[in-house]
Amino acid sequence: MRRAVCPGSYDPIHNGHVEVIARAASLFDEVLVAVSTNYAKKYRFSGPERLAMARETLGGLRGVSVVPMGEGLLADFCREHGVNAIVKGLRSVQDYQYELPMAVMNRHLTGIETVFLPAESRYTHLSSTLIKEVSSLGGDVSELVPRAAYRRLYQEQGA
Ligand code: COD
Repeated sequence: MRRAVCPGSYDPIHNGHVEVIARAASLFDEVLVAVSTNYAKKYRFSGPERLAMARETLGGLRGVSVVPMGEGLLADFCREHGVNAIVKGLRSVQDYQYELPMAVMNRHLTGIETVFLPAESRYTHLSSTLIKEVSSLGGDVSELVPRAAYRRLYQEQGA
């Protein structure tokens, strides 16, 4: 059984995430979508909200489960959950520069490889940060986020 993890904040989950997770699910027997919480970080959505959005969105994908990762090391999560590979999406050279040291560190800690999947071209501009900014200023991100995220992003604006 080959088990991969797609870790992230998912604050909120968007279509770029969903696309990479779906491709990971076609490459591995099982995919754990691990929703992290870093107490030093300021999130727009609580841990339970981020989990709920991811679960509502990914519920139909075969072999995919959404689990909390807490605030510990990804390396420990991988060991505890029998993970064979870490899957990350890459949008740009900047993503690569950010991700490469973490991939090397995670391999150093556990021997587990990180697999990079190139982001789908129509989603290379997508980040949770940009989604939150555009939606909070009244811009339309309906084609860029799943329904579960859209509803919560616009809740206070009456959507
Ligand atoms: N298209 C494709 N993929 C995308 C896109 C897009 N448009 N946007 C994001 N992604 C991918 C990226 O691979 C990203 O890694 C992943 O989706 C999740 O994205 P975010 O923004 O929700 O998640 P981050 O970057 O906040 O998550 C960071 C982690 C939680 C993975 C990281 O901080 C971590 O591993 N934390 C645990 C603590 C730890 O182990 N630290 C030491 C690391 S060596």
